[in-house]
Amino acid sequence: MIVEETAAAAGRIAVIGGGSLGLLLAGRLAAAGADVRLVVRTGDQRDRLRAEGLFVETAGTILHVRVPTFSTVDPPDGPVAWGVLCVKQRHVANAAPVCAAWLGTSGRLVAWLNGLGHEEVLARWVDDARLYAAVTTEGALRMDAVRVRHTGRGETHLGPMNPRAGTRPEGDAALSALVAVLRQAGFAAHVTPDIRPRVWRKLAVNCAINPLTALLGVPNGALVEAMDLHPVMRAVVEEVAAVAAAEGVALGDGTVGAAIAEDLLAEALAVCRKTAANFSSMLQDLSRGQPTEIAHLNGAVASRAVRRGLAAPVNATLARLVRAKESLGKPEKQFPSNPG
Ligand code: KPL
Repeated sequence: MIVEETAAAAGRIAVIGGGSLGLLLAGRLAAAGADVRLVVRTGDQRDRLRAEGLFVETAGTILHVRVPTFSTVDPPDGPVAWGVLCVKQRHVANAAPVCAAWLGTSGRLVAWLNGLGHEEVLARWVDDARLYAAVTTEGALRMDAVRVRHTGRGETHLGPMNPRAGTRPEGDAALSALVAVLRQAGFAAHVTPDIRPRVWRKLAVNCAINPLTALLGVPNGALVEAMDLHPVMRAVVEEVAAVAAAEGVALGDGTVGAAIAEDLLAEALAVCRKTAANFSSMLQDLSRGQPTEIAHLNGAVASRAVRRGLAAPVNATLARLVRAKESLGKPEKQFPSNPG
């Protein structure tokens, strides 16, 4: 299909979220000819994007694009075919009605979020058949309100949030059209029949990396060097796999226990190696004095374990430690100069 036809088949896309991933997707999709709207939380960011445009830096090349930009309180300029939700978990409750307003009665929504918890909130606003999830390993860093750097190329998988028996996403023309325009924008995007194992595997990796890097104040690569942490990481992912299995999601070949834990630990360590110099999102949140996503990562695993009659003590402990760190504040607040 030629470029214009691919973009037209996908229809209008509203990217909701002005963080790193939202800016990256909006910028590259718009540059690829898609009909994009960008919806950001603050009027300040909207005004800067309107005045200056959006800059996307990939491997030293800078794309400068103009994307019609709105704030979450602005009325939508007509319904869209797709909403692409890229916000932090703590903003989901406020973003959900905004998504519903942009989607109208027939638009579909794909959530590109880390962790668990948003599914229930979104399901109150958008019916199940129109809800999709994406799992991505693309790397992006927001430089400021109008600039984003594409820090690493990855793979993106998209599928229905709650796949139903008997339906095949390969036959979902709207999803295929979105995947085609994402590919046209340079993303390695794929339709997947069951996104849930990927969601839980990403969760396991985040649960193993994020709290440890946040508590220790180290970049991701440090976890590879510190062998003492590997049994802790293995215990974290083993608990995540057990809760996933209890929720009907097999993360490996159906086995729970040592084999799947080794496999997930290897994946987490591979992510640490690939992103060795990066600071995890949780460490970045803590260092900015912002709430972390811990309740949607290790905290969610611990509470779902309880609901299923399981124990997830390592995840529960890490969640408590991160919450304590959040409430104690930034390190400089904890270590003023010694008296005397
Ligand atoms: O997704 C991440 C995050 O920081 O939230 C990881 C995988 C840890 C990469 O930094």
